[in-house]
Amino acid sequence: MAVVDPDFRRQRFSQAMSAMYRREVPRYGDLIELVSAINSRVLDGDPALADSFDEAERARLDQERHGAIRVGTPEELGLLRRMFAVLGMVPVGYYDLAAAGVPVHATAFRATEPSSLAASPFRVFTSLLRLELIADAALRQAAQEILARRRIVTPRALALIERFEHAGGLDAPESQEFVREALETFRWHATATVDAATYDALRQAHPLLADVVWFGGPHINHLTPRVLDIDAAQAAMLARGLPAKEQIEGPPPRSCPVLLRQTSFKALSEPVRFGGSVGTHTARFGEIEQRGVALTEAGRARYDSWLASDKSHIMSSLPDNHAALREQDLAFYRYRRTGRPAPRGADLETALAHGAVAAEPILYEDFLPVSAAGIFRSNLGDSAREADQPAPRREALEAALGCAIVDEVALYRHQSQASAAACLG
Ligand code: OOG
Ligand code: NI
Repeated sequence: MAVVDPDFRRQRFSQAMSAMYRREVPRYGDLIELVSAINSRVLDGDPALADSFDEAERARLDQERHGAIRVGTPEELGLLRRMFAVLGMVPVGYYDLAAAGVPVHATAFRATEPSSLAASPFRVFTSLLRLELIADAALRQAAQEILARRRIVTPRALALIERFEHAGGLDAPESQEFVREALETFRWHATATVDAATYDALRQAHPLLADVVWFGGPHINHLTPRVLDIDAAQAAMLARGLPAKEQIEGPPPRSCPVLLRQTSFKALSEPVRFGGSVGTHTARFGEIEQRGVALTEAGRARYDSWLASDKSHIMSSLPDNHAALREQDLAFYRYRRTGRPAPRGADLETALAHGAVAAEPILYEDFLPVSAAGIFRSNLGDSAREADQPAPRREALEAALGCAIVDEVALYRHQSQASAAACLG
């Protein structure tokens, strides 16, 4: 059997998902157009930035996106972990959103190798409802029963997952079929699996509960292209009549972007059938993101303390230039040889000083829990309530996944160190 590279399946899946979402949510198509116009304009007007993108990075920019889904049970999450493995994606990072008042915890499924990320950076932010945080025992029980009845993966997709696990791969026709079948899991369902009274009770308890429980499956709730100037994009969204959320999440604007800045247009109200009646539900939206350099633990601690402050002062603890961020070990860089000679036996800093080695920022591929909670809240509407502050439960999420969650910072560090070793070796 000629097995197909999982990167190729992921690329196809990401394209299929984007096409489906564009058909289902036409305003997402508007957002894609707006973003691609801004990206071209930024690259045309900033030759230094354009030069810093190699061909692979430039190609990746137009494909770059993430999506998000929410699941109801540990079994569903375990099944999705197996589905995403077929697409070359593993769970990276633990995000505790309960601390910010949203009763879920989450991980992101993504590729980890730089070459795989270049082939397709598609990531899926995946939240698991923490039913134990729902106070009403009867409602919790009802939700559990409804969730236990649904099947979120088609029988054919499941058969192909099993084949992948046993045979160690899928061939081209199987891969094509898998992408088509996997898409079914994330499709919108316009008919509720519960009656209007149950829906209302769920919504009353928490709007998130209604969103996760009443559907036949974990519909994709947004897709997010990467934009090079999010402030311009936010203004362009408003000018185009897209109901943008009030503020951009994440770090303030800087000439040297770090981590992740995000904004979205608010979820649209859509008609839903409940048995005989028709109601509405708001779930689906569009988001944009601007990504910057990944931070080390020390850099991240400075960002987090700025976030916890009143934020009125600028983020002065993180220098706004790459040289300082690198020298102070606040951000991660990848090293490459320039072709210029270095003195014999030179260490990394000497090679850099002689221009024999160049340092390039490593892009942050992950998410930010406080920002994610802000995105959640702006799309759940005003009725989203603050919960108390339960402890994070990483082991519970790992048990549901059936594997350990990859530590994102360790990935960046490894990539940086490996590139440095290759330059000096
Ligand atoms: C997920 C929100 C989090 C992000 O980009 O931080 C997210 C959701 O609303 O389900 O996608
Ligand atoms: Ni998102």
